[in-house]
Amino acid sequence: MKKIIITGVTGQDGSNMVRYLLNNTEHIIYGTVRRLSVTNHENIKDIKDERFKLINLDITDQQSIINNVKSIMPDYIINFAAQSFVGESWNTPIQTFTTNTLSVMYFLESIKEYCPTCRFYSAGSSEEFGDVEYVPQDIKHPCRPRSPYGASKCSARHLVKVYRESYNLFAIHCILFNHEGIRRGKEFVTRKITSNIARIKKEIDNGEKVTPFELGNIYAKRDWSDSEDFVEAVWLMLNMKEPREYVLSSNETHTVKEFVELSCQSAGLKYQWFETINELDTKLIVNGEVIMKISKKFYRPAEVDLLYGDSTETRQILNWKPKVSFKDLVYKMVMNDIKLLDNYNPNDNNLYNIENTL
Ligand code: G4F
Repeated sequence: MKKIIITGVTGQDGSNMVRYLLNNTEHIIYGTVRRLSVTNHENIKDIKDERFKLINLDITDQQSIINNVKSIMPDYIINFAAQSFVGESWNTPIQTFTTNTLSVMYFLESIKEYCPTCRFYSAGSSEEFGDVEYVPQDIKHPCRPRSPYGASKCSARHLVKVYRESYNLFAIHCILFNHEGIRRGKEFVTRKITSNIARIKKEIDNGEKVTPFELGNIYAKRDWSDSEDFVEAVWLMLNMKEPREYVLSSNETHTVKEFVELSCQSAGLKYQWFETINELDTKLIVNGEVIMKISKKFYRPAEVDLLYGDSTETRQILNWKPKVSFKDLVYKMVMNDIKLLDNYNPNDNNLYNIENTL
């Protein structure tokens, strides 16, 4: 039985990784949370297993990492915690670097000093490719970030390489293209779309007034996969003989506009686009009513226009491939958001015991 520290367990990927490991291994999992006066355990509230323990660990505090690494002596550290919202990284560039880059250095230093056989996973991002030079993008594509977030992930990647090569650590950095699912935060475009389409579907079905929602650049292209598929691949790479860099992607690209269209189709809404030469005029119409408008507010200072991954090599090395298609992913998210509206309970409160709370 091994000991695994997973950061970011209240987020999408961390919570999916916990589920995957509880279902497929015998290991003990230490999920890290930051000490907050209000907890947000929505994504893990249904996990009831003695092998899953929550611990206080602040990834921006080196001492907090040292204390936990020394006392647990983990076999694996899977670092999913991040300031993961690209749009926010222009407002909080320093916090983005502290959370996404310095924390990686703290973990690598702690592993080197106290636990050198521990295997470390660093979550990279296709935002590292940024202003892309070619399609589809594979591991050889250069770092050309367009946001403080992208730059923070490039720096983390370089640090992982340096520590791997200098100290012979089993440290891997995997570049993840966009990955979504039912536990995705609503600030990301996919869940923003599916939760609004679900709400609008209910409003229409109930004969209520429809309140439109707003989006930014719907012509941006992304390579979207299911987070639940990716966590399986991450576990496989952590158990390979040698550490290296990887790319995970669906090997397809779609516009945000296509995601909106598939969401409407999944909810059974018949839509029409209103478009002029000015993309800010674009509107989405259902039953003669506007359900979505464009707002400049959601445009970014610098956009990554096209992400389209090539994970052929990773698939061969790991003998892995994703199970969920783009269409099935959208359908699953829309259906989940419709179901959540049916089952909404404002008094739903789930609290965990935290192991190392004083
Ligand atoms: O959903 P997004 O915010 O994701 P983004 O920026 O691609 O980043 C995600 O994927 C990365 C991997 O490539 C991760 F590293 C990162 O942590 C995160 O998970 O935006 C997707 C696209 C962008 O082009 C954005 O400009 O959607 C466009 N968009 C259009 N309207 C919008 C909106 N994005 C958001 N969040 N909200 C909008 O209203």
